[in-house]
Amino acid sequence: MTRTAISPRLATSTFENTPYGCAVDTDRAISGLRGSRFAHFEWVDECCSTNAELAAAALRGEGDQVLGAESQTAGRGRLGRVWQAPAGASVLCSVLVRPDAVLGDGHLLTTALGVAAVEACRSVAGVTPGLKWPNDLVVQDRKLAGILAESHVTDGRIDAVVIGIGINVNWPAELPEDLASIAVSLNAVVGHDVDRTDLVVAMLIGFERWLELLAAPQGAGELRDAYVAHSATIGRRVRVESPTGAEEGDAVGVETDGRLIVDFAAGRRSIAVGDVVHLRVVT
Ligand code: BT5
Repeated sequence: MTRTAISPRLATSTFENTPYGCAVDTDRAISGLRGSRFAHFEWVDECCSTNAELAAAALRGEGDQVLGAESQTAGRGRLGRVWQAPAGASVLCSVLVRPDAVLGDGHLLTTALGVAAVEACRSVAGVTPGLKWPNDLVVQDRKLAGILAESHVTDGRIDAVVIGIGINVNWPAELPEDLASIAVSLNAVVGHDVDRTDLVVAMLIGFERWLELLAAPQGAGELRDAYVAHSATIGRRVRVESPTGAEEGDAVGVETDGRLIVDFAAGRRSIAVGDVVHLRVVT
């Protein structure tokens, strides 16, 4: 991992690998996270992928920690896809969690981070994104953030989960052609730059709060209610795409285990994996 000093403020309006906007203030973040589960916080100038770095940390037996980067040389999405981000313009970070018995389910962790990210956008930027199943943050059907959870299994048991999130925060106006019609950034929504340090700290504090709540018997139900309240998918006609094909139906709910409940012409089914495309709102 390249652990160079955080780049100074440099303004640029092109989508190049050049720092854009204010760097994340590591000292301020660490002080905001002091005493929390995520006090082990590091933010580097560049690495290949924060998920990949923390996967290696998990294999080394390391405990709960957060790694963020101003830029990634090999940012990854689900299913081998690429996560793109101009340097210094996003929250690109991953959290390594050693789940206990309650949180042995990686899905709950992912949901908790998604809800915490929505709440952080609301409190820090005044924007409340929706959650597109399974775990994208969207504003007006454009993708603001994506989440990638990777579990590490030893002897058939999940002993570490690395959950990474990329949030587009202070992006230049011109996006690469392939993202122009599908992506959005917080600064474009609110009309000014958003403090990435405040955003990442609020998200991690909220994430910790949800993890604590999940240890209580009613926690999973409360998290599911919060997820449903923020869902941008429930109530939509959707096209569910999976390696076996695509099928249209009405998204009507989410199970506590995270599966999306869809009414297809042939009946109701719960979808565990796949991508959804939002079609019209179902009245
Ligand atoms: C995701 O995958 O949405 C998960 C993205 C997770 C990224 C974070 S960044 C920190 C951590 N370290 C990593 O290496 N990864 C995590 P998926 O649902 O497969 O979506 C990927 C698709 O989103 C791509 O194929 C593009 O179409 C689109 N995309 C790529 N970059 C984007 C961006 N910055 N904003 C919006 N859409 C993007």
